[in-house]
Amino acid sequence: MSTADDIKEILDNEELLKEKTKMIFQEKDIDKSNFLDLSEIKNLMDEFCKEIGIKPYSIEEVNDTLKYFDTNKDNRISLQELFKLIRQLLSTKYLTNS
Ligand SMILES: [Ca+2]
Repeated sequence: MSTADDIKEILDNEELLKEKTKMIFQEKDIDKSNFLDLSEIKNLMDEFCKEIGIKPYSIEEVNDTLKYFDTNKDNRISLQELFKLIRQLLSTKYLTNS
């Protein structure tokens, strides 16, 4: 999952994107709470920045991102909320790759 074509395929296919999100969610939910908290989201985004070769986001920026995608305002990210975040990250990655 690194070429622009692979990313485009995932972005165009809701089912694939859901699967991918689920995999990431399970991997990042270190304490198995069924939610991703700020440090888990920071970890996810650090990895993402490294992958596309940009400077990691500050904890404040990650917190803003969390707040933006935290639609039910419980300060943590559910699988449904992560879905939108992953779509956005993959779109960014696609634009950087192509
Ligand atoms: Ca939430």
